[in-house]
Amino acid sequence: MAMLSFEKKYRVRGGTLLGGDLFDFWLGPFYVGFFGVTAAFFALLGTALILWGAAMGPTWNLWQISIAPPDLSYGLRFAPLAEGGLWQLITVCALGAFGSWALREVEICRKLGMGYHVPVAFSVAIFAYFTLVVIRPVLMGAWGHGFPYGIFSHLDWVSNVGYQYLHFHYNPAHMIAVSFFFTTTFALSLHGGLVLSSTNPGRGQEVKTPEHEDTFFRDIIGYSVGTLGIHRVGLFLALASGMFSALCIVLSGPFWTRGWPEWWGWWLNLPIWSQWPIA
Ligand code: UQ2
Repeated sequence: MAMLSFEKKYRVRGGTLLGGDLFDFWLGPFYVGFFGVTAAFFALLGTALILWGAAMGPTWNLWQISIAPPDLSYGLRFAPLAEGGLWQLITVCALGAFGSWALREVEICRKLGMGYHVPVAFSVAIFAYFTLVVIRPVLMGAWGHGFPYGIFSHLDWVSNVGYQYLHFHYNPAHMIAVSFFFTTTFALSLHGGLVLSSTNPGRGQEVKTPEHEDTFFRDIIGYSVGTLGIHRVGLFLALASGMFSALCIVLSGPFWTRGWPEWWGWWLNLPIWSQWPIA
């Protein structure tokens, strides 16, 4: 692939965490690095294990292929490959690939003299996955509490675990996580709409500046968070979504085993109601 004119200036040597100069090169547009090699290794091995699991299963229907974690009776031990052992190895490969990718991002940040915001943000997404397949299963004493790797089967898992707690929408951390996800999409729609409208003002007209963007929001709501500010707000909302998602599922089981509607009993049980003169 052709090198863009400015890439000569930004494709700089160094900044590696491991491997020194050995893997400090590019394949076409892609930086390799030690963690590029480990990311490729884990991704290819994990994909091969998924194909192996699919080949052992009853179907090649893409929607129905599923690789299940071990039975609860295996606890936190290794299971035979066909009995959830593949799921365990695939989980190791997934975490190996995600972690490698995050560290490759760190090396690229160091090359470019950037802050570490991108790998930090990606790490929150990895943490949410790690919470589902490692932290919560370990706290509950069995790998069988992880979710199955399949398109429909993981949706069934979410539904079943939800009903296990009677009505998951009463989980207060889930309420906050969902609200953050919705607010993230709202903020991105405001931002995407604003940027596209000012960069596409109409045939024959000049592209607008951030002054126009500020003025639009000052006119409509009396406030503009600014062009840097909207990205800070977006990052905060996205990371808060991931953190509260991790919290809402790790609370369910290890720290709260009854139905989530019942959790709100603390409100009905406040001593102030018994003093109410009507009831
Ligand atoms: C803004 C601004 C942008 C934007 C957006 C806003 C010029 C290009 C979207 C408006 C955002 C506000 C007022 C904050 C919204 C907060 C939440 C929690 C949804 O002012 O500056 O830059 O893209």
